[in-house]
Amino acid sequence: MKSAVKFFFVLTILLVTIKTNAQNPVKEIGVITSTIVSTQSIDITTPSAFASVIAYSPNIIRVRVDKQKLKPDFSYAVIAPPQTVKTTITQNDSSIILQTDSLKAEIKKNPFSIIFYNKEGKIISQDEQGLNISWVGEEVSDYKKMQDDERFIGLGEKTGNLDRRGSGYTNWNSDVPGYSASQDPLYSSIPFYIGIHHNLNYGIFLDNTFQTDFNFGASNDRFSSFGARGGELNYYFIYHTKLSDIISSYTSLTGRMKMPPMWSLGYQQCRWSYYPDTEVIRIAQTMREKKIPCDGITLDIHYMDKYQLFTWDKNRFSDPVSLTGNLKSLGFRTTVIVDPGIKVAPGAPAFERGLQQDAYVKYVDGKYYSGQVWPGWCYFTDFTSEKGRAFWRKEVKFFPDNGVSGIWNDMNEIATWGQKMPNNIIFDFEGRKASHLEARNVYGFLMARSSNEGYKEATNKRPFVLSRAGYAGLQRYSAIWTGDNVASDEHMILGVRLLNSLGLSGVSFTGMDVGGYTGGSASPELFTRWMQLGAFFPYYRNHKEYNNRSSEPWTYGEEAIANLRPFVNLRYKLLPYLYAAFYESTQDGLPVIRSLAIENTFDANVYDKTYQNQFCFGNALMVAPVVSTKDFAKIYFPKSSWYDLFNDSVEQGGKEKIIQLSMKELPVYVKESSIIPTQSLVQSTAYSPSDTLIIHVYKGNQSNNFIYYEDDGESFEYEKGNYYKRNISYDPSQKSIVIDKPEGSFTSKFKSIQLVFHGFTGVEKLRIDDQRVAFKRAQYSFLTDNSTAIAGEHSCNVLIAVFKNANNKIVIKY
Ligand code: NBV
Repeated sequence: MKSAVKFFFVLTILLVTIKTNAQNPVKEIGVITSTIVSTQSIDITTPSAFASVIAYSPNIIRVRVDKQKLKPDFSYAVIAPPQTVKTTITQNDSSIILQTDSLKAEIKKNPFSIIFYNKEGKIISQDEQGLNISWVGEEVSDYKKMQDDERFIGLGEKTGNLDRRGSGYTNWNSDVPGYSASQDPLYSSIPFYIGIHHNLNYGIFLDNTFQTDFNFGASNDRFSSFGARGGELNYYFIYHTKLSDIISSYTSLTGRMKMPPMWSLGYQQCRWSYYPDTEVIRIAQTMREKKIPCDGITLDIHYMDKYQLFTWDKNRFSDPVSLTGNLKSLGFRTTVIVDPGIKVAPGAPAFERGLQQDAYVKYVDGKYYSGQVWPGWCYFTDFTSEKGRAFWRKEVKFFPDNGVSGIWNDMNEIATWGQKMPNNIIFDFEGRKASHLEARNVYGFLMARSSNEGYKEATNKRPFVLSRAGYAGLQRYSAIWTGDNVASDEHMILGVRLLNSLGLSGVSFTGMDVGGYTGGSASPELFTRWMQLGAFFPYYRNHKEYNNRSSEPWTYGEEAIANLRPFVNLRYKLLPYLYAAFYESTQDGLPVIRSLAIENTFDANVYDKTYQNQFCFGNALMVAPVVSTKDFAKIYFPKSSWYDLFNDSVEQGGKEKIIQLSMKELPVYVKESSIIPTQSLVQSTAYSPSDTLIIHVYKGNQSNNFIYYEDDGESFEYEKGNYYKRNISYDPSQKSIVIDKPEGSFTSKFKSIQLVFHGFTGVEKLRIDDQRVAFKRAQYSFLTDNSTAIAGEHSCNVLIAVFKNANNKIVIKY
């Protein structure tokens, strides 16, 4: 009897346990059972997980959690090791406190959950009680309490609004031709976002290459969450008072871009595909005849022999070296497309070398994976292995050997016909081995890296690499474009949000297919607007699909040319300013095109759907994109005063305004106190501008400074100090403009400086280094020829002084 009771008791417990387990497919992280404290980190165990919380820098706390013991650290994205950080770690029965000079993490023990505070003790972010961290199968998620009025921005190449609140997103690199304006996911994955609430902002970077999912209050009002379909929950929590510093910290972790080759900042003409060689030359010559400045022609897949990598179609391109040489003498660089799939072609030299070098990805049983793309059945280089990358680096030499300057990496999500890569393919992952599930999102990034390194090895010149797919950290190797967009107003404006979001996520060198890639033809008005706007994209390329109209600017008619040409010209005049903006990206990771949220984070208007597309190009210029169908636009002017770039009329900040539009102008404004260096018009960066640097200064109440930067535009000599860098400052309280002594061993190409004063109406005398200098009142126009400028019409009333670009400090007093 006794044993029967015992039996039933045990049975009941067993059944209850089975039932509970069956009812709870969600595995919670649970209670902290042990801790090991080190100088600036703490290792934690719970019944279901192992975790580690590390002070990574004074402003970054890293959290790692896994169901198994944490593996040795590994990341393709993060290149910065943890800093030595002054950290205090204390604990009591209920929590552990890890504190740096600017950030505090309170880790609750029952159950494990984290609250982040700033040093004033304000809660920046906290796990949502009851949800915290959990697993469903292999998928791990962290649920954060949704703060009142919390906004979410960033997350890389994502459709949707600037403020992502109310939406959910997935990172799974996908080939999405003609994607819709709300489609997700697109081509690249950057699992980094910025949260904003109560005058606080923070960044979260989830460094995990599996499919990752973000929920910013989509279908719920309780939490925001992030998670991954496999691997560790491995995130970096970044806190600064200024949003720009969050981007700098994020890019200090994942790296910053290097100086791009100067030619890549010029206008680029592309289509699928220009051939044969005579047609390519005709396009280049027509650019010159029509006086549309241009620096590059891009060749799509038809340059190859039956789409086989590292070949030329000799019927269409009989002498590629001569072609690229001729283009160069016309001031054009050549960029060519390259896909990851190499045709299975026994006997073909590159294919055979790949086999010999064990460069291709294989199934779990060791057989090669083959997928169909342009050339037919292909093998794919394993860019996650050093063997694969070394193979690619050597093969890529083919391009510079043929005079090609840019490598455009397409289809690297990986895209194959059928779009379904099997998951049981094994990637090397630097010897760690990973399935397709873990490797997919980082594949394109590593292809771009290999192209970059191969070009650099072969030439010791700056590579220009463009990639469609990517992962966090891509900015170290490549520019990115937003793939197969549609020729519509909606896509033009969406594209701006994509570029802004990429910029918030550490990627500076970005572009979209100007004019729209697919979906028919843009109207001449839309094309004009897109070309005008494109002058303010970091990468400025016009591209059109196969079987569609040709899309060179002259194909849209004389009126379109007349209205868009001044903006291509403006792009070239602004090159000294743009080059300095790129230099800034190399230094602090701040993007070239900047969402207004960077400077005006807590101003609700910048997130308003009417204004969310406005952006700054560098620090001084604000651009308001406008659709082609409207005659009026509503513009928001954030704090500070703004000058109309074209006539210097001034708008006060904090105001909205309806303006009348003209096809001749895109609304562009200059922030007060700005300093903008420009040069004379050239038709290509290969040609020298006049030897006068034109520095525009806009009167304002704030003091301001600008780091002017020059180098040879193509080599890595700047890394050895061969650059020319000069601080230019404007101080209204001293009534001065000071151009500091230049740093570096490079000689500026400008022998004199023309200072153009905007808004300085009452100035009577000007002194340079205590010497009185002459100045003249004049009309200055950014759009038309100055000699014909008419007051008020695309022209500004300015004061102009010209003086020698002396190598000493130059003090200008007005
Ligand atoms: O190489 C052809 C196209 C290219 O023009 C486009 O820019 C890429 O995004 N490429 C896609 C392949 C198209 C497959 C249908």
